[in-house]
This record gives sequence, C-alpha cells and structure tokens, in this order.
Amino acid sequence: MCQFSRQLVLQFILCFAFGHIYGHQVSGRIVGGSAVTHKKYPYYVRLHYYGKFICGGSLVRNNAVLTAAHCVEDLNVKALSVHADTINLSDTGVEREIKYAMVSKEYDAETLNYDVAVLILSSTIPSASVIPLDRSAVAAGTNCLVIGHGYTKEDRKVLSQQLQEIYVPVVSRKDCQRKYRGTGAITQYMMCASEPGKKDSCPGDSGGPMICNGKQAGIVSWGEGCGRVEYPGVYTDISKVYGFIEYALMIENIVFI
Ligand code: 4AZ
Repeated sequence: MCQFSRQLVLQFILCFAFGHIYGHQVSGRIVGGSAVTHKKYPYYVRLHYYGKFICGGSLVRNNAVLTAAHCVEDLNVKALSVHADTINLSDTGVEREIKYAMVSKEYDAETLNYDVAVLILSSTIPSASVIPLDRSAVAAGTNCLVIGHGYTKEDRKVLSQQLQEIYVPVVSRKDCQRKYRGTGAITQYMMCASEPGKKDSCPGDSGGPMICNGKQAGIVSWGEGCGRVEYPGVYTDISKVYGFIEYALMIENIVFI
C-alpha cells in the first residue's frame, strides 16, 4: 500500500512505477546450528515489532537493511526497530527506527514470490559493517552460511537466545522444484539449501542473510517445516532481485526540492 506524504511525492510516483513504499504505516533458531560466541557477523541485525523480536536482516548500507517482505508486510513502520551489534536477544545493541520500508510490486504474500524488502533507517549507524551482495547466481553444492535467532525445531517452542550459525549446501532449483512436488512453488526468484534432516533455517530466521563465498546470496524466506529430510529451506535469490534492491537504495539518495 502506498502512502502519501508531501516530501515523498516523487517516491509515491516511483512507488507505482516500481514497488510499494511503506512510510508511516505498513503492515523463520536455526536447526542443527551452533552458537555464535563473538561478534563475527557485524552486518546481522534483528528486527523488532513493538519491542518484540520478529525477524532477522542484514546491513547493506550504514542506513539500510535488507530483510524479507513477509517480515514487514501490513505492519506499522513506526513500531518497527532494528537492533545491530548484538548476538544475544536480551541485548539492545545499537537501535534505530525505520524511516520507510520498500517492497516490490512483484511480491506475492500467498506464494512468497519476490520476498525482499529494503528498510531505510531513521539515522545512520556510523559503526556499521555492511555485507556485499552477490549479483550472480550461486552454484548448486556451494556451502553457505545462515545465521539467526529462529526456532531450533519446527514445533516453534524455543527461539535461540544466542545467535546461531549453520553451513548448508545449495540445492539446484530443479531438484528443489522436484522436492516441492513440481507444484511451481519454487520460482526463479527463489533458491534452496539445507543439509537434509540436519541443518536448516526455521521461523524467526526469516529475513536473515544467507552468505556464500563472502557475499550475501539469499534471504531466509520459507519452507515446509524445518530440518525435514524431504524439504530444503527456501531463500530469496538475491541475484534475481538485485535490480529492485539497487533501485530501492538509489531512490533513497534522491533529493526532493
Ligand atoms: C518461516 O516461516 C520459515 N525451513 C523460514 C524458513 C523455513 C521454514 C519456515 C525453512 O519463516
């Protein structure tokens, strides 16, 4: 849903042209992981809603966070906050509010196609460390890092107090489509990864980064259960939504006169 605001008239127009801008109002512990005991992933952020942890995210600029669209859809942007520089849920770390959130018009809440959002922070985090994005698709079999505070099992009982990390191999899109019973559920904007029955992402990890060869290649998005043998975790493929991210970060630099 697009929002009117005097200074944001141009953004409003661009909103129709490209995506949705959530201004003043908008709307998955890792399974088989190990605890992160020092701050080695300084680009990881937590997303909170009315003070409560909801999702992960990553700093792609010192004032911009990449997360999943399903983490922010229909939320009140004013009630969202980002917590950086912390690896324990009980630590506030560096906190920022959200100026606005951008979701592409391509995003489909039913299928989770194009599950990506860019959040512009109320002010910069000067000490921020950002993660570079991967413009090219990652080869099947590549071992990728996934981090998050999500559930440790699909029973959704316990969130990880301490940030967790896993390495999971990328599954080819074709194999993943087959595993999801050829329903067309796995689109060209998605990529899959898991160590079947052992390592996977889970609710609460959503929005968080998947890092392959030092670059962010995916965003935790969805999956059938967590850590199942038959179903890999599904991630937004950054190489396929790169244009949207670049555009969202670019219009943030436009000066309105
Ligand atoms: C979720 O609902 C979710 N096993 C995230 C990741 C996975 C499943 C569900 C992958 O946010």
